Amino acid sequence: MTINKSIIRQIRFNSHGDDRGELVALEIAKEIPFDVKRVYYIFHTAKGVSRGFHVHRSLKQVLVAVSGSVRVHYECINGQRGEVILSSPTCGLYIEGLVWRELHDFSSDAVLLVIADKIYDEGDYIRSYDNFILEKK
Ligand code: T46
Repeated sequence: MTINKSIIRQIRFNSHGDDRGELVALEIAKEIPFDVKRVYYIFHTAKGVSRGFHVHRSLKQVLVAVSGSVRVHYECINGQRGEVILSSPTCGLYIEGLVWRELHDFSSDAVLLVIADKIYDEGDYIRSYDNFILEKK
């Protein structure tokens, strides 16, 4: 199914800090704007390696660098491009639909947590930039 839209925005999470340290809680319909079906995390990314390079047709995700930092380059279906540095466990990046995403500059301690609204489905991916451009037309 093609929904032909792209949404990307940052989400700030409250941290329950005290003299023991910090705690962030993520709840459906509060911090996470969808029902969660899947959680995965990316870590031990080798120096100089980039990931992503695809679009999802309809997936909703929230990305959080729970450790370290990652640079996210994105391009929306309307041509809007930008970059977001994820470097705080209190900051999430919400991505929905047709957003070309590339993940660069993983720090050696980076752990990227991803919360998704659907189970894994390779059919939801567009892994060719050329096909993404065709999708725009
Ligand atoms: C995304 C970025 C941020 C699974 O078997 N189940 C899963 O849930 C996922 C996400 C991946 N896989 C398998 C498929 C591949 O054989 O794990 C392997 C690596 O996946 P991929 O090359 O898609 O990894 P990334 O880092 O390029 O992209 C991933 C997500 O796939 C994608 O949805 O937005 O992280």
